[in-house]
Amino acid sequence: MITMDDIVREGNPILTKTAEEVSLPPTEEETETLKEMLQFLKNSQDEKIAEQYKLRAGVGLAAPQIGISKRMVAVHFEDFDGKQYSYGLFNPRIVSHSVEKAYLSTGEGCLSVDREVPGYVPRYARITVKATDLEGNPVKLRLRGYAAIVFQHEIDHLNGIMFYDYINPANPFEAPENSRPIE
Ligand code: K1U
Ligand code: NI
Repeated sequence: MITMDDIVREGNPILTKTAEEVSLPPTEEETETLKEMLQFLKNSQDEKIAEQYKLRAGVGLAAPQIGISKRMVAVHFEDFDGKQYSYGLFNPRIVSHSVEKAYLSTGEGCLSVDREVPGYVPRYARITVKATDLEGNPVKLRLRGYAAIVFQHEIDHLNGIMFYDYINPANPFEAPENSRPIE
């Protein structure tokens, strides 16, 4: 079972590296790891389990965050319209995106960052992601709003990018150009 002891924290160079593509079909070990990542998110959102194992709640997790430099991400959350997203994905990639940007009005957090980093994180408002799911099926997801933000945060981890890399240091709460807030 993945716990917070397995989560790599900022300062570890794996978080700034580009992760390796998973050669498909994935190995049994890769599939098991990705299932474990998804289970961690479910556990972290279960009040009792989270308290028992001292898990910080998360909506997404990328393999580099558990010390594995491979292109695998898990997400588990409901968007603001109540739509459920629960996926383990191999080799996710953004195949198209809007010109318009969006940002969470509350800013972002990260399981690998044990501090508050205030500021708006500009992201694409809409993205299309292609990937391979845990069953080996190709998936194509059209995402907007909160869901688009979460997927971009996770795919950035595969490219060695942290959410705070995007925050304007001169004015962290200046609304990014051509953007809308998500609240
Ligand atoms: O990748 C990670 O470090 C997980 C991170 C993902 C994320 C945070 C903020 C915006 C987009 C993506 C988190 O899950 S931080 C926790 C969090 O955002 C949350 C947890 C429980 C309920 C609601 C949100
Ligand atoms: Ni993160």
